[in-house]
Amino acid sequence: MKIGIVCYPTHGGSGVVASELAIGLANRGHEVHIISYATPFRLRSFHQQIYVHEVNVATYPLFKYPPYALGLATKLVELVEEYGIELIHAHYAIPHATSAYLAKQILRDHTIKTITTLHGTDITLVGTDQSFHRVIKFTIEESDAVTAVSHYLRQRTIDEFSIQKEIHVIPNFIDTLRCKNNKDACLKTTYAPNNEPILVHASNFRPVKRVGDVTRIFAEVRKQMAAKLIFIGDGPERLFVQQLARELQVQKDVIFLGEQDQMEPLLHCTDLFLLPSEQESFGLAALEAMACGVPVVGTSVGGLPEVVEHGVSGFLAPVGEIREMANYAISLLSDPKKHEAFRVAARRRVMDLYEAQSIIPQYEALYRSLL
Ligand code: GMT
Repeated sequence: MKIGIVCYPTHGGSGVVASELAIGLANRGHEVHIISYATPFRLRSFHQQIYVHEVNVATYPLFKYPPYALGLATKLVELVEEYGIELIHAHYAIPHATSAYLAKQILRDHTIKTITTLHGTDITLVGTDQSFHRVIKFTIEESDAVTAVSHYLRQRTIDEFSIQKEIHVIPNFIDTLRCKNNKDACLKTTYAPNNEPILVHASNFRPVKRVGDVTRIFAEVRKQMAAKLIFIGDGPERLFVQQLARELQVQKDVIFLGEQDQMEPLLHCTDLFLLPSEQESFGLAALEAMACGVPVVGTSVGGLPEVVEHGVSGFLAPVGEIREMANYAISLLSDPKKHEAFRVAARRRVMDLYEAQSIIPQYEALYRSLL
C-alpha cells in the first residue's frame, strides 16, 4: 500500500510512534511517505521505501501565526496526486487530522482514506480547550477510522467529545530487538563510580510530566541509600529542576544528559525508571524502559496502569505521592532478588503485549479494511 503518515518531528512520543510505524510498514514492503515540518529524528538515517516531505509554510506580514494547517493540507493534496497515496494516517489530531480532512475534500476525484491516531494531549490537554473542541470533534467524526493508544484514551475521547464513531485501540509498541542490540553500549561506572543504583527519567520537561516530583522522589531515596539520577530530555522545566536539585542538596548525584535520539543504549546502565506524570495517555518512555528490563515507579494515571503492572513490573501511586513512590523505589533497589524479578517481568510484559511485530499488523489490517 502507499501510505502517507503525518506527525510531529520532535522527541515527543507521538513522533516516535509514527516514525517506528513507518519503519515497520516499509520493512513489510509498503511505500511510506512522511509529511512533517522537519525530518523526524528517528528517520534521519536512510530507510528503504520511506520518503520524507517537509511542509513549508509561506509567511506574510499580515499573518501573526503561519497557517501550518493550510500548508500541510496543500502538501497532502500534491503528494496524493503525485505518488498515488491511498491513505493518510494523521498522528496527533491537532492540526494533522483536520488538514487530512481538508485535503480529502479537495481531492474529491481520488478515493483516499484518512485515519486519525489520538495520542493523548491532543485530547486531554489541548483538544478540550474551547479554541479547538468543535473542530476536533468534527474531525474525529469525519475520519474514515480513528485509533487511540490506550483504552483509557479511547474512553476519555468518548466522554470529552461524545463520539459515536468506533474508536479502535491500537497501543504504542516497541522493537524489543533494539534493547538486545545495545547491551554493551554504556558503562555504568561512568555515571555511578561506586556502582550505585541509577534511577532515570526521560520526558519533554513539560509541567504535565512533574519533573520536580522526580527530583523530590530521588532526594527521598538518597536519604536512605547511595544512588544516582539521570535526566534524559529537555524542555521548559529543566532549569527549575536543576535549581531544585541544588536546594535538595542532591545536585552532585543528578546528571542531565539532554535530548537523546534513543534511550536504549543508556537504559542498560539503569535500575529504575521514574514517571510521576500528572497525565499520561500511555507512557511510551515507560514502555521503552521496561523493554530493556528496567522497572517503573510512577503515577496511576491515564494509560500507565495498562503499561505498568502494579506490584509486578513496577509500582504506581497517586499523583504527588512522593514518599510512597520513594518507598517503592527503595523497596526494589535494596532487594536484588525482588529487583531482578521485576526486571524479568517488565521485559516479559513488553514482549507479550507491546512488541512491534504484533502491533504493526493491527495497523495494516485497519488500513486494508478501509481500502
Ligand atoms: O504530551 C506529551 O508528552 C507529548 C505527547 C506526544 O505527542 O508525544 O505524548 C503523548 O503521546 C505519547 C505517544 O502516544 C504517549 O505515550 C504519551 O503518554 C502522551 N502524553 C500524554 O498523554 C501526556
